[in-house]
Amino acid sequence: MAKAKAATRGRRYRFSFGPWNIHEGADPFGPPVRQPIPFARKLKKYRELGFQGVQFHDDDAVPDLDGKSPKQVLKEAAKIARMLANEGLVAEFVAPRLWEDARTIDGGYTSNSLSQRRYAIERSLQAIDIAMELGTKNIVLWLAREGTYIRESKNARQAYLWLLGAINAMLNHHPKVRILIEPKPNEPMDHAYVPTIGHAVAMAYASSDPSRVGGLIETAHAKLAGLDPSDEMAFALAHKKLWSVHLNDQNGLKFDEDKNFGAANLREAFNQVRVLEEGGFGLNGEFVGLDVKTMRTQKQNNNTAHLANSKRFFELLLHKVRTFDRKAEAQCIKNRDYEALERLVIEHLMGV
Ligand code: 3MF
Ligand code: MG
Repeated sequence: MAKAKAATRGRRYRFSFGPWNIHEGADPFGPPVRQPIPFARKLKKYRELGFQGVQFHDDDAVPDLDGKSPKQVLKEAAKIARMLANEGLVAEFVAPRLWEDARTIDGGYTSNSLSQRRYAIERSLQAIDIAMELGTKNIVLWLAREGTYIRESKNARQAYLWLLGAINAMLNHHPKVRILIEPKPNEPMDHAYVPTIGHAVAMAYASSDPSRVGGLIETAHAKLAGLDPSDEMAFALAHKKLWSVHLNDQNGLKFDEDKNFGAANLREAFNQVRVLEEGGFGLNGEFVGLDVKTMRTQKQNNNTAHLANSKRFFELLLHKVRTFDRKAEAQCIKNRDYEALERLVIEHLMGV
């Protein structure tokens, strides 16, 4: 018992999520099934649920920002910054939303239209100004429509160069800004550019300031690429490029499900926590971010259980990581007896 206690005494993690994770339940086949919760009420939920970090899209902070003057945008962002401070919360990142406007129908940074590429960059620079006002240096790029529905519609080599140009323009806009690329291989596109963290890290090294470009790995996105999320995280950690995560789960190759962390594959989730813990994730202030969606079937008054549950599953798996019998593990590895190691892992996870 004393041993187990000692093993759980480790560093503490900070958790974050985005307001879109409290979701009204609409999907491509049906309308919303719950009333929207006003942003101020969502904010109240964070502390209650044990979260400290808020993830933003630029227009989560400043709705309809395209129609507003730069001065107005900053004024509204400053108001949100005060709301965060009052709730004892911090902004983790801001992500320019480049997938809803008519000017980004065929992509933003990689659109075939010059004026649309310019719009995408301008909007991203504005997202940086909002981030600074909210007190974070982190810009997340989920490259939603940077890709193609049919291969022949874009020059992919050129598109990668445009993308690099956009990243450099952002780095140039503010000396402190950091870009976190959130790779995803598909959806909404048939194929997206920068589908994996390997691509993202290559973009970082090719940029004008590699020390300010890194990545955010989402479990489901790695799985949609047919890859193991914990190995993807390990790759980024080895390059000191894992600056955030979107933990969730995904049941095979289908639409992006954003299931509860660990709900589809407990062992994969265990290994993600193991890699994060062993790789020192969080020691430089990184948040454990969740990108989990409320189930469509949830009732109005119980629409945050998925957040509490996913956080709890992370913490329970952390306990499993910290109480794993390391001596026995080392012995199995020394003997190259991976059958014994597998039994050790499975029995540990099953509480045998
Ligand atoms: C899509 C996502 C996005 C991003 C978000 C912040 C809506 O699959 O994961 O969530 O995480 O836009 O980058
Ligand atoms: Mg995500």
